[in-house]
Amino acid sequence: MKVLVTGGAGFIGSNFLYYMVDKYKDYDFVCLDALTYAGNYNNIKDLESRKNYKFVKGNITDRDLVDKLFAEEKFDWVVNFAAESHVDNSIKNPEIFLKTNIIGTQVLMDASKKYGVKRYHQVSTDEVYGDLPLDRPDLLFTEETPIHTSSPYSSSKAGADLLVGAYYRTYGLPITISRCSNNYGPYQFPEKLIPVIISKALKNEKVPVYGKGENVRDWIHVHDHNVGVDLILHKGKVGEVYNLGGHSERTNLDVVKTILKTLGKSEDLIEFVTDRPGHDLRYAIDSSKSEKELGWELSYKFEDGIKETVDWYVNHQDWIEDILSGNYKDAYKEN
Ligand code: NAD
Ligand code: TDX
Repeated sequence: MKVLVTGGAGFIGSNFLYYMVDKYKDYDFVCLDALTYAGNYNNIKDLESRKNYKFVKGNITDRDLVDKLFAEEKFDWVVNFAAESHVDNSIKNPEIFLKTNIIGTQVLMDASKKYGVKRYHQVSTDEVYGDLPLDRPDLLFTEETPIHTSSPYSSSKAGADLLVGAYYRTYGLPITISRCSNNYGPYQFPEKLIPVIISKALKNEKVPVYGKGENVRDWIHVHDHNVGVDLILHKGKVGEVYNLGGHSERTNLDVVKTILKTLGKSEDLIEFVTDRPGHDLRYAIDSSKSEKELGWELSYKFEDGIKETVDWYVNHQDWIEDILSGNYKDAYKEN
């Protein structure tokens, strides 16, 4: 079995590779990553010693490169994590989101179709469902919830999902899609809420909370997300969408206070700043389909996972500093 993993130098993809490369020693893994600002070779350099793994630097929108790679490697499975993933960036500069997230997906699916890939898996997000009101805790996103997006990021991910569905229906490409809630864990780029708060608090800098901090996210440890993707690849039904959620809804303010408490820092560090335009109020996922059909279950409770994650960042301050100084950009050349 040969598996292409795109975006493997990023947060979720790198965690996925560590999990899969060691679990399936008889499978071969190729990581394709453009090493954009969010791709950090330091995240995956420890994989170099594994015999069933190799890295290719390249862009998923580069049709010639992708075609050549598929012709050479004859992949059985493709798992597409590669994306522009930060909502705030999409508000400032939407175009790269459309290029990578939509055109990149199309390029990968064209090659998958041409070279007879047995499964194309699209890593999507709960943000394609839009948001839920704060005063209706009974409402959850199911796989049947209509697509209804808010940001250029979520719109680009929804556009990709629709295209993936179209390639299944029109060309019979054997696809699956996963839609997961907010991930946390090691190797998350310090632009997302949790690593921003930890890295700033460690330096006793003010921690920015958008608006009143009332927005709710459903937090899942990255390991549990990746176990879900593994199960979809092995047990999922072609043509289906699977939701993966953390059953851990928290307001942003709760998350920030939990981190500050874990670090032994004062809540005086909290600074309420201008809200994100179009800010989604609440995400909450119904994962019962994945639980029933795949036997997927969560292994992390948020309280334990967040403590372990805070510890990881405290013990890897050199990893954060390398990013903040820009030195991480040399990691690929050096290795
Ligand atoms: P990330 O930004 O940390 O990593 C993205 C990776 O993709 C980087 O290594 C980057 O170099 C690479 N990449 C970007 N553009 C590329 C291109 N054109 N060609 C090749 N490589 C490219 O993102 P993440 O948080 O790990 O998210 C991974 C996937 O999971 C994304 O598709 C995202 O939409 C989805 N997702 C993320 C979350 C979350 O909470 N972070 C939740 C649900 C779904
Ligand atoms: O400094 C901050 N202060 C703050 O209050 C940052 C960076 C964020 N926030 C708020 C905005 C959100 O309500 O925290 C919440 C989480 O923000 P992000 O970490 O930017 O994540 P979010 O916008 O929820 O999107 C994430 O989850 C779904 C990922 O970035 C997406 O890639 C994924 O699809």
